[in-house]
Amino acid sequence: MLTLHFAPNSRAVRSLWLLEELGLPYELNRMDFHPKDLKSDDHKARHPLGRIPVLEDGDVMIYESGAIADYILERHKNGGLKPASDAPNFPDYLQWFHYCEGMVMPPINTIVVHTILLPEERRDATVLGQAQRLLARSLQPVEEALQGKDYLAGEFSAADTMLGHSIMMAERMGIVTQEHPNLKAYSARLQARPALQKAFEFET
Ligand SMILES: N[C@@H](CCC(=O)N[C@@H](CS)C(=O)NCC(=O)O)C(=O)O
Repeated sequence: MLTLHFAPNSRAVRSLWLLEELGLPYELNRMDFHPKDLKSDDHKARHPLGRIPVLEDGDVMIYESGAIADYILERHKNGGLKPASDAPNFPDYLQWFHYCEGMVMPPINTIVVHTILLPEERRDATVLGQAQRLLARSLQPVEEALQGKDYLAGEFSAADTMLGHSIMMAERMGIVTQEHPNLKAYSARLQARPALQKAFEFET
């Protein structure tokens, strides 16, 4: 049985969403998004930095949301959510899957640090502004790529559970606006998916 170590309002929802899309059975270890759980000895034995998501599969323990997605798709079920390497949409799939943690999440992390995590006196408006502008620039190619397409690789894929989640985060941060009609429509399309709605039930 797969066990997903999870906390609400985090990237861990990506893994939960993927498991729901694939209809795979799983157990959820739902922790609080709080050092008492994430930095506990139990959880640090799973992830040395005390982060989530972590997936446990028998004697396998694996972290990094992208690695977890690939592990599930390769070892458990593909479900049509990862194109074959010779499929025409494979390069798009691969690029947008990795664009998430590679390009979009770094400025999102900085925004979270300078709006939520740091005490107010240590937040830096210049750093925050730079990150907001970088995020807006990073989203522009995604806005363009979605022109005439419902999903990043054409059909819904695991790339959407990765980058799509970041797009929804950026929307909540006010960076995705009416100037991004394709991203807005894409976000609404993702949120209409029953598997994501099911995953969001564990967020509250
Ligand atoms: N690149 C990692 C990032 C993991 C990560 O930083 N997760 C955050 C939640 S979104 C976390 O566990 N934060 C808790 C902490 O920093 O203490 C991934 O994609 O899984």
